[in-house]
Amino acid sequence: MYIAVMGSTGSGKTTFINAASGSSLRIGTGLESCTNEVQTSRPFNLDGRSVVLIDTPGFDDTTKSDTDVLRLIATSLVKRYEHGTKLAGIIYLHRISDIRMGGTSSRNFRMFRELCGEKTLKNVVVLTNMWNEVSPEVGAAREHELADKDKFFKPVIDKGARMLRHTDTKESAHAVLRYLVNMQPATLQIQDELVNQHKEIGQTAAGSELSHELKEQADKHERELQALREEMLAALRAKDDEAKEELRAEMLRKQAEIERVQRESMHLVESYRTQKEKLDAQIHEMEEKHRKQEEARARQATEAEKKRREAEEEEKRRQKQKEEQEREIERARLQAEHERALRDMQLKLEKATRQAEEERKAREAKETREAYDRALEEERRKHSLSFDSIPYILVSGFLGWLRR
Ligand SMILES: Nc1nc2c(ncn2[C@@H]2O[C@H](COP(=O)(O)OP(=O)(O)OP(=O)(O)O)[C@@H](O)[C@H]2O)c(=O)[nH]1
Ligand SMILES: [Mg+2]
Repeated sequence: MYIAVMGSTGSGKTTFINAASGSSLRIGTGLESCTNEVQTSRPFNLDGRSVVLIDTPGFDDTTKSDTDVLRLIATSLVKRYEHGTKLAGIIYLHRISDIRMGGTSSRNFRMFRELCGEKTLKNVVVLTNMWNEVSPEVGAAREHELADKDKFFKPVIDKGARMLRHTDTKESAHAVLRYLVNMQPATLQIQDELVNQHKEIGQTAAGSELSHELKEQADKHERELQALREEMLAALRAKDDEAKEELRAEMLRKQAEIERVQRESMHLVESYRTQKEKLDAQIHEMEEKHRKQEEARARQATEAEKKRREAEEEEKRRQKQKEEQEREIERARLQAEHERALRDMQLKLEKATRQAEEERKAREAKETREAYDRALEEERRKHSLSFDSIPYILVSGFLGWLRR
């Protein structure tokens, strides 16, 4: 959202912009004009909206001619308009401390009106500042007069402009801007004339006003030159050499002044075209720069995305490797467990085999013993009362002893 700040040189435009935006644009300290180019504040936030303030040089600039100032403001406004930027509002600053609204202030305001046109006056705030330089009563009386007289701000107030006060604080600046940001964006007369109606700058209302001013100046100088010529004739007739010299010098000065005014009139059209071409080139350069920056950003983003994907792949690979290792460890653990179980079983089997062997042996020994016992019993029965049985008894007794 763009808002332009206009007004006479030294009226406090840059100070207002810095207070509102927190920018540090250069502020005037002496009698010389300070801002002699159109400049913008840094974007700042106002109730969730991004606002940019446009600072402009005044028409009574001490370092630039009025044609230069008109050309600068016009080209800047036109360029913005061509790029689709409309203004939410225009602030016209006026020092309440000014004792009167003199020739330059009036001319400045006339040019301002011609730049804006009638239809955009609802988007205009006439902002008085420097209230701390006057007593409240004097300030209020001046404010009343400014708002009430046709030769001052009454005509624009009648057509929708608002008159507000600025007390040199950020809060006061924001209160003014809050009033404007809710407005339907406006197309200024100069933007409409130059862009939509394809007029030359000299044919615009502001250009005509300036040409008219310059013509008046030229006519005034011409009248003064004519008077000097008549005086010169009188001096020639009177053979007054001293007066003749003085008048010649004065006539040369006037002639130079007339030529300057004529040059300025011509310069308006010419310089607007050059300035527009210069601005076109600047904008083209800026767009090219932005495009390249954008491309570089996109390249960086692709590069970053590629790296991110690679890192992601690497992470997946590492994760897979880790899982594989864990599975390997688990497999080894199971294998070891299995082998241990096998070993245990083997041991148990060996033990059982040994035990069975021992049992088998014991059983066999027992059976052998029982077989002997039975054989002995048999023998005993056969030879129970026979004398022949004696050796057998001895043998069996011996076997019995051996078994024990
Ligand atoms: N007392 C007072 N002084 C102010 C105020 N605003 C600006 N000034 C003073 O007025 C002088 C001019 O202020 P700038 O902000 O440079 O005025 P400008 O309109 O940008 O001037 P140009 O760039 O030359 O057209 C500076 O010395 C400021 O400190 C204000 O609200 N109150
Ligand atoms: Mg300034």
